[in-house]
Amino acid sequence: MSDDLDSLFTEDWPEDHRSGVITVAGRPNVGKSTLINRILGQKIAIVSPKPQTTRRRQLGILTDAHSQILFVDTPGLHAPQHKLGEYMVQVAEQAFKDTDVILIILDVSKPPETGDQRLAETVERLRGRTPVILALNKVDLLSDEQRDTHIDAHKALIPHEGAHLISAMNGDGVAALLADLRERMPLGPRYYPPEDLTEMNMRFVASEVIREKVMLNTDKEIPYAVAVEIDSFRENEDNVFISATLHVERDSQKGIVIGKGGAMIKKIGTEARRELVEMLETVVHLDLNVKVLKNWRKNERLMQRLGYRQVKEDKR
Ligand SMILES: Nc1nc2c(ncn2[C@@H]2O[C@H](COP(=O)(O)OP(=O)(O)OP(=O)(O)O)[C@@H](O)[C@H]2O)c(=O)[nH]1
Ligand SMILES: [Mg+2]
Repeated sequence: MSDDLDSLFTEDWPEDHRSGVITVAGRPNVGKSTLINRILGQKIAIVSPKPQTTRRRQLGILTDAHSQILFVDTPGLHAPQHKLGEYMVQVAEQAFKDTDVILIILDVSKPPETGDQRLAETVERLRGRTPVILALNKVDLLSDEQRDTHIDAHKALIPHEGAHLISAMNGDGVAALLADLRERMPLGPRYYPPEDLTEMNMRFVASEVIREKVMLNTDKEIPYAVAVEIDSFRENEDNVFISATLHVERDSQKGIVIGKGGAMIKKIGTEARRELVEMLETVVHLDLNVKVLKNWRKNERLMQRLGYRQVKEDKR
């Protein structure tokens, strides 16, 4: 093991070093972000029990002495209802290009639905000649009676080069999936320093942590109507000062996010701050404001202002 660790931090990598990109795609809420966090052993992507949590492409970098795998987390593929949804689906579809493997996550705890049929069509349309691996996730929720029928039905949906039963939640089957994926990576260099887990900056991470707490604490349309903008992010030796605005689409939503006597925004702030303290290992001062940015999800210009910009071609 120590051999491995030493070689991890040298500039050289072995001649048979492998590297490549794995696009992780699937319908909303199937566990894509949970799987990437588990594989990396650290939370880089926010997770919630509500669909459409991930809104952008996010990179997770897994490095060992012999390989570097770039996992691309994507928003769930769904039928979009507004411009934000269209943007999310576009981001996900774009990630099917220029990848070495497409890893499709399916929720095997449920029988396939029309959405899965549509997913199959999307994969067929976009995969080109790229190998497709299926990860049948949430196996921990599968009863013995459902087991074979659900597994067979999901496997029959999408032509694939390999399939794995996993639980991203408790880790079952993840090591075998990873070993399979690693073998499919072409020979190639290390693209990122071994200590990098992602390419996101701390401003973005902070905005996502705040958005996750909104998603976990609110219901109905609120989780989807909130965008978080970091107004300032200042660091000194032992403090970080973050000021952020939670943009909602309507006055009524503003009232809900603030809550009675400010109770809701206080709860969101406390939970976000607690997590940021752990991540940044420093004292965090967090100041949250709530503003109405009328119907921002339907307005491309406002979306761009909030960072939901047209995707560019993947860089490698
Ligand atoms: N029981 C169980 N729950 C899981 C598993 N994997 C993920 N979940 C739960 O499923 C929910 C959705 O997980 P996410 O990782 O946010 O799903 P996602 O595919 O990234 O969703 P979007 O970002 O909305 O597309 C969360 O509540 C997870 O805790 C699993 O293996 N077993
Ligand atoms: Mg996600």
